Amino acid sequence: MRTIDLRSDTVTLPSAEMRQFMEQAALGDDVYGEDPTINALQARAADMLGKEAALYVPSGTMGNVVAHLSWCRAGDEAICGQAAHTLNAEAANAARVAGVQLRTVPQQGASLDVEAIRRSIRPDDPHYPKTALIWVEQPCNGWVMPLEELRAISQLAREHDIRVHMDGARIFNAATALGVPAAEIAAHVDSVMFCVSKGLAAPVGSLLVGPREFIARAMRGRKMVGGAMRQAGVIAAGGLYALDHMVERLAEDHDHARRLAAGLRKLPGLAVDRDDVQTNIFFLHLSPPAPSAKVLAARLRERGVLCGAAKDGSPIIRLVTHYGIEREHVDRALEIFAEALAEGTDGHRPGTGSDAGTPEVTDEEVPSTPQPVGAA
Ligand code: TLP
Repeated sequence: MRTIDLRSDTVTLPSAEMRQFMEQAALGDDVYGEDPTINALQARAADMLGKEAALYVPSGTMGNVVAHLSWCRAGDEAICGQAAHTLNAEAANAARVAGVQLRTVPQQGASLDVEAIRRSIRPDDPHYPKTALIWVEQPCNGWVMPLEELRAISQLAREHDIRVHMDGARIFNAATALGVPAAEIAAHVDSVMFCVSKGLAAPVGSLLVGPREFIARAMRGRKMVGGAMRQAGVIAAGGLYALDHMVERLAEDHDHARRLAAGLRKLPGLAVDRDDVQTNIFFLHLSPPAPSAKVLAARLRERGVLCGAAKDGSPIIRLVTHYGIEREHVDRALEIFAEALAEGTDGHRPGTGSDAGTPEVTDEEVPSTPQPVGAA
């Protein structure tokens, strides 16, 4: 059997049908607004999320930094959760590129402390930066924020005339978990970034959606950071295909994640960080007789299973199911975990590593992902 890659849903490959659709895409120069495939993708994205307009960008990271640039002026502050990807895994681009100061609030799973957000909104005072933005991530590390919480944040933001941006890299996973259309989630925020290059299995790209004037500003921001492309319809076609054909199947990934978690829970030294696996991502906490995360990841790799081990030595492993991982792969991965654990501990002390509870979770091959705070 081929490698079972559970590091991320970013590793998904386009299907033969998606590739064929990409090959046939009508193309033009998108800087002139003349790429029909990109125009179609943007229109479809805006429509699916119930927003006025959309902009195709090469990556989620670029979509997020362009959102900072479009909503904030240099020196403004954006409030986000302490596990936010924008804070932990985007090379400080909010600060460095957009000049935005991030102010964090406590976070449990995807849920932000709304009272802490209220207290963090700056009064109008020449000493203070201006609070320009509230930043939510949905889902965050596989956790889904309930819609009532999103509604409360949205209301708070409106009371203070502050905009809300959602890092919805996997918003369709959240929509699947909540059983609502993505537009129902997006209705609570001003703008959303979502990726077609993750569980939706397109090879490249993300969309920024929001009001028309925001997207007009975002076009300038995208140009500034070098993300305006030419005949990029050839890649955008993958995204267009994905929105039409890959959204409904996300439920399978969630089923597979639940099956994987249920099997792993039974193995010695492994605990799943949540009772209820809602989407395609969860974390394992290791304790003796399991070895360290690094050693376990290495043993799994030797046997053809890839996973994300905490970089800072925390006893934590991230697992992600996605297109290309079938039930048989889940079952085989469970067998391989059992074999790797049977080799015993490597003498590590439990609980070593981060004392803040927010380690980056990765092995050498996986880009970092912060661990949710407050996970059991
Ligand atoms: N996340 C990647 C890594 O960077 C950790 C992953 O494997 O999960 N927002 C969220 C919530 C993300 O998870 C990611 C990517 C991004 C933004 C950035 O997207 P890209 O990788 O397209 O720049």
